[in-house]
Amino acid sequence: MSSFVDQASIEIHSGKGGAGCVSFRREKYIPRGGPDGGNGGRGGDVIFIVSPQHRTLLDFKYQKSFSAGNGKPGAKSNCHGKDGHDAHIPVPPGTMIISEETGEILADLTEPGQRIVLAVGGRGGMGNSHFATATHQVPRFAQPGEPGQSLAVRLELKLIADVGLVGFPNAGKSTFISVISNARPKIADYPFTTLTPNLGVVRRGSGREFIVADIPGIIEGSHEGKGLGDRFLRHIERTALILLLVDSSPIAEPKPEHAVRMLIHELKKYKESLELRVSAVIATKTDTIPDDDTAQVAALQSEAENRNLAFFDISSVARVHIDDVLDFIEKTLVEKRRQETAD
Ligand SMILES: Nc1nc2c(ncn2[C@@H]2O[C@H](COP(=O)(O)OP(=O)(O)OP(=O)(O)O)[C@@H](O)[C@H]2O)c(=O)[nH]1
Ligand SMILES: [Mg+2]
Repeated sequence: MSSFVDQASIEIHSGKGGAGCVSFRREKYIPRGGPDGGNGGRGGDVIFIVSPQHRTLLDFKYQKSFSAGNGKPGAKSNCHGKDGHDAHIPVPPGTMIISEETGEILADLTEPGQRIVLAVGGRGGMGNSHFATATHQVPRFAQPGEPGQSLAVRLELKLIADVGLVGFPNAGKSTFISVISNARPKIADYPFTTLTPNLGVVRRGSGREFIVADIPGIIEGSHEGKGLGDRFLRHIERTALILLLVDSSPIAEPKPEHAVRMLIHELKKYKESLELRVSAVIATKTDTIPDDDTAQVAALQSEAENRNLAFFDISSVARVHIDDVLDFIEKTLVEKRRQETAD
């Protein structure tokens, strides 16, 4: 899937240190008090943090410059200037940070929670009280704050799908991904419309996103190279969840109640462990089912439940139960990511 690479170029700026202060104590009856200028505050750092909720670099299309706060100057009475605030930049796991200037890889961020400071805030300057010595009791100077650092970096992320859609040709996989994500694949009423995988990003609120892969339909014998499916099964090898999409319209071939067994058989033949990722069965095209013809869907549902799989019946065209599926995916992914983080 090397072609699915997300990239963004941004600039980061750490904060300047605050200047030290020149000041002398003023007290009644003491004409010339000692120096009491405080130190300036530190400038803030720019810190990248791996956030498992983020799966893409989409946020960086909107914001391309990140600045930490400057330190405040010191003040009289030895008051220390306030430190500048740090800038925290959440990035998805798998993000590489590359220097635009040198091409050097500055960080390869993989673990949720991992953090790295890439631009250090400037130190605050010392106030004049710091420079008082026995021979030089009246320092009329203080240090300026250190400047911050600026850096142009490129972020690169290899997109890895969280969810794989698996089904026979014409099951409605591409239609489904087109209503839930930004992907706009070709949709048509014949098998093998999709020839290469499509990735779609589903966004459900700030930072809550996941990536779905729509792969070409698999058929009986896919695992041994029939049709197109086998070449693409590897694209779902690393997805956390697999959803089985089953055409449940009255004219569906194969019959919905056989589809689940056949799909799981192909997955297992390709790679035994793929069965463990199968989390739900989704009956598609329910808008085509007459009210008095629900036996097929009922059979499919019990097939799913017997296998301990979640079940949903959806219509992508009429947008029925779509959000239920997305809620399920989100909840299941959050759980999986929590386990990953805990491991
Ligand atoms: N009525 C109805 N038709 C649907 C629905 N979802 C998909 N279809 C139709 O089913 C046909 C196949 O849809 P696709 O999304 O292209 O199916 P696919 O699973 O991606 O097919 P391949 O790429 O060939 O594997 C198209 O004619 C769609 O318009 C639905 O919810 N209701
Ligand atoms: Mg398709």
